[in-house]
Amino acid sequence: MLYPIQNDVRNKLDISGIWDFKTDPEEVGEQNGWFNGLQDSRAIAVPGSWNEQYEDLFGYLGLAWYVKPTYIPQSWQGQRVFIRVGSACYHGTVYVNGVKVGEHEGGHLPVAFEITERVKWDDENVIAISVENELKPTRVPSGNMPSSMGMFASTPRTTFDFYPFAGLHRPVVLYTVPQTYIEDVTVVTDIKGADGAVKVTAKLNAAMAAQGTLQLKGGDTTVNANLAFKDGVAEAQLTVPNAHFWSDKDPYLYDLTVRSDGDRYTLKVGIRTIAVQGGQVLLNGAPVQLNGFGRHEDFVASGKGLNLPLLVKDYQLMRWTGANSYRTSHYPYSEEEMQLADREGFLIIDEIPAVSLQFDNDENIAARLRMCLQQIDELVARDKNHASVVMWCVANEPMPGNLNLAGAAGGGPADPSEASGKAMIETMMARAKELDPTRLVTIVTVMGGPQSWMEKCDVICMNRYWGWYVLGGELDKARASLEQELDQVWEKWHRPIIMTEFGADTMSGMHGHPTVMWTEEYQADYIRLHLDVAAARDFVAGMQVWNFADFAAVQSIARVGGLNMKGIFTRIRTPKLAANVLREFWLKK
Ligand code: BDP
Repeated sequence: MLYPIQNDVRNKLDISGIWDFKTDPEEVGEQNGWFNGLQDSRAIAVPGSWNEQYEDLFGYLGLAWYVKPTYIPQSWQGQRVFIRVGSACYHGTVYVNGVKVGEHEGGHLPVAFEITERVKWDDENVIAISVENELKPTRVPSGNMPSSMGMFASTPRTTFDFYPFAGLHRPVVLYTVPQTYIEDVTVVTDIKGADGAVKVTAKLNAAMAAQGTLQLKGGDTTVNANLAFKDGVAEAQLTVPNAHFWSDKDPYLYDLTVRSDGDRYTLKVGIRTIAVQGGQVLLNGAPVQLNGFGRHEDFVASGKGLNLPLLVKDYQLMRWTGANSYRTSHYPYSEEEMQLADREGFLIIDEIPAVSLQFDNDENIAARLRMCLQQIDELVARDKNHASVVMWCVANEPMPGNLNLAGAAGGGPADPSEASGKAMIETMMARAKELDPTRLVTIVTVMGGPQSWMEKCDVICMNRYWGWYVLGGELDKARASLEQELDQVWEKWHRPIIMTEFGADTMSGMHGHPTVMWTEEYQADYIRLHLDVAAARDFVAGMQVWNFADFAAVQSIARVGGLNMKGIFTRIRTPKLAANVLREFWLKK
């Protein structure tokens, strides 16, 4: 799925801004024609979560309406017009001039609908979007599960700890394409000695024959090729002599332009390869460490809404720690963020919202699997051309019924959910591999989860809390358990291991001597211990601290002030002591 662009033949109008807004707890808006305009509305910012904008909306997750009147330029006539919603969390329905044009389930991926026939060229157009984020066992991520989450029993009743913010979280844009247009482009890169090999597949919206061209341009290099479309598809293989490869240290990007009859589309391309060998992840054939963070899209006032200054600042802060990598825990992040990652040279583990999947009953499992597969399809379609994306992650901490939280990998006594979980996980991983054999595929395993679930992972990703949830306050024992588990997992699989989470809640400004849990010193010691243990093991291919910054969490006894405080930075991005430990380890190399 291509990102909308503005050029000489395509148009784009971002209609984000202040919209009219009204909640609809009784769900009467549709029958009362709220899509034509709202009575007694209030102002709301798009993008943004509604929960952070009004105090009374904090806990509201039900149906709500957004309405925006807008003109559409006369000069767009003759082209195809689309509306594209970057993220309606969790379910969105789109209306144009009183007509429903489509709906989308899944809160973190874009959707576009053609609206050419609906446009009024000489009057204002009314765009309306209804959104709800009700927590349901059949959704991904799931909520309101019959099972309780023990100490994580929370308000709202999620199966995860980040706050389930709701609303239009990313830009809403109108865009045009010519009548016959380039619907999709897939770029796969390879390295042949000093040369780059760039395979491009372009697809038109119609299964027709046509001619086209390709141009790859960067610095003094320009490579051209012809495209011959047959049944709407054309392929070409470009060779880039003495190519400038993309890497985390030197994120060089070429401009690739695809042309066909009346259309033109340009995207950024980084030439690179990613692979695993023994205990190492190889970028362009050389070992690379994926050091950085698990993160969240989260900030004061904007909630999970796209916040561009924050993005730029966060990348700068991550670089300041020496990080070169992060995981999009626990859902796909904005496209703007992925573009920045290409440009700044971050290595991304790109995750669907399958956080804390449970395998409780067959009907729910089937519904969740359908949703997960849809999200894998949509994520790969959206992000397949980003050099920064090196790995697909199809689940974070899937939960077996026999979870033994206090234990190392291996899980508790046999439980039927282990088999159903394995089947679902492997179906998802196979789907990602089938769609994109050029990237690595993984799941992130939970502490005390079954080892059998790691079987198909290219890289073993482990979330572990030795020294926090288990052996809290006993860092010596935590160290021994961590060492033992890492060595055992390596012995079993002989694959690279990335610790995708390890962290300690830390109240900024709280100090202690001797160090105790929650103090900045404890977090610093805890992180140092983990980085030490990893440094002594060359099969550890990356360390990603949980979390980059404190983030809004559901209310529970485990979350002081409704925050998860495992951040290296506070929610407003003040560094804690542990930031210096990261700098010590990650910048010295
Ligand atoms: C892990 C989850 C993560 C939580 C973290 C924590 O993957 O989403 O925020 O624990 O408890 O299990 O801080």
